[in-house]
Amino acid sequence: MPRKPIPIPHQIDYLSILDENAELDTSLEPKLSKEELLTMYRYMLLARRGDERMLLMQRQGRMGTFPQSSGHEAVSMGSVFNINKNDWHVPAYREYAGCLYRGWKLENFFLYWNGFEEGARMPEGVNDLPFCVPIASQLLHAAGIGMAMNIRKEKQVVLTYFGDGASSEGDCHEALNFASVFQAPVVFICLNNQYAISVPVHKQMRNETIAQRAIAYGMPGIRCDGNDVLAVYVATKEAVERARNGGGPSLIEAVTYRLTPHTTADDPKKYRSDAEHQKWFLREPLGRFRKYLFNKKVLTEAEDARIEAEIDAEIKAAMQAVEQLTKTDEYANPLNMFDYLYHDIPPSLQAQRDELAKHLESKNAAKKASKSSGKSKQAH
Ligand SMILES: Cc1ncc(C[n+]2csc(CCOP(=O)(O)OP(=O)(O)O)c2C)c(N)n1
Repeated sequence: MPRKPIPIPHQIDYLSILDENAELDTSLEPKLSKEELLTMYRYMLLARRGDERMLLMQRQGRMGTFPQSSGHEAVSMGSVFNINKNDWHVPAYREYAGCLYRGWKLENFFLYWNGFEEGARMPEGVNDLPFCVPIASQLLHAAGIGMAMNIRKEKQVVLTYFGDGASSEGDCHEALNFASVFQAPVVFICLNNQYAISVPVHKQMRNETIAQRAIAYGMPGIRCDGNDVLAVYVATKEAVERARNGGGPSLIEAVTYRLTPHTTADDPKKYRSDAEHQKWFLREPLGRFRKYLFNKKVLTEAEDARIEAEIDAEIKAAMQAVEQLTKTDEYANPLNMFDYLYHDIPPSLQAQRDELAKHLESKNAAKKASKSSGKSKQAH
């Protein structure tokens, strides 16, 4: 017969455990201790409050343009909680909660989004790559690390993240294909927040879900509620265990929503309705998880207030430390921007560096002159 059906899997699961009203499916609830639940909550809250504070600073001109993470805490925290210190964490740029849990300092965020490359330096012993702004390119790095783990016969697992927009990039396809062909221990987590800046997901793909692409790559895939930290935890736990035991990569699509603009330079009112925002605001992950912790008697009002106060002090201290640091000569010199990209600076950049150096010199000389003329006027 020249033509016959080829049976392929045609279904993927959707997982939700704690719904938007904090109603729980107890049959699916993961077994996490009080301490573990509070750790997850603390990092989600730290990410949220850090994000809010950075926005205030940006509006005051004390922070550069940055992408906010509010709304993405459950995807980041629920997934990262499944890996060990020596596993690998390869973020995009909204996984603040997971990065903080992995050992990044708040200083990393304040420096990085202020344009200081020191923010990308990982603290000692942290097996993470820094934020990756070129969309989807981090997925190739993750696939490569996973392939290296296989070659070295090491049992480390890689978690990597990308957006719905990134899923349309060639890099995403190449990474998923390579990871599958080489059975690399990589868990690909798509934070489907439904928009690539202003482009809604239905305008950049015809398929119903991103998770179903896993079928084509020959790997397990699942879609889950990305605002439900328990669902993300369970979906990732299965994928991490499979990867660690030689079962290769998986694709997880976590459906969520940005509670904020794309970056501080965006105005989402131009492309999202208030009604839509309101609907998703009610589904946001942090309040839902807090309610769950209260219902379980894991968290009390007093304990919550204590954590908030502790986080507030931590953020203030980090902000002050960075503001002091960036006033020092080592950080404040604009010539630094030329000094770290090339070992041997190309002539065109050298010319620009020389021009800027000259400009700074004359500016400094003018400043000194006006100061000393001010002083002599005062003396008269
Ligand atoms: C290779 C590349 N192309 C374009 C951009 C500009 N850009 C920055 S964010 C973004 C949208 C990304 O959308 P998505 O992957 O859904 O992630 P989200 O920002 O929503 O988390 C684009 C196109 C970029 N950073 N890198």
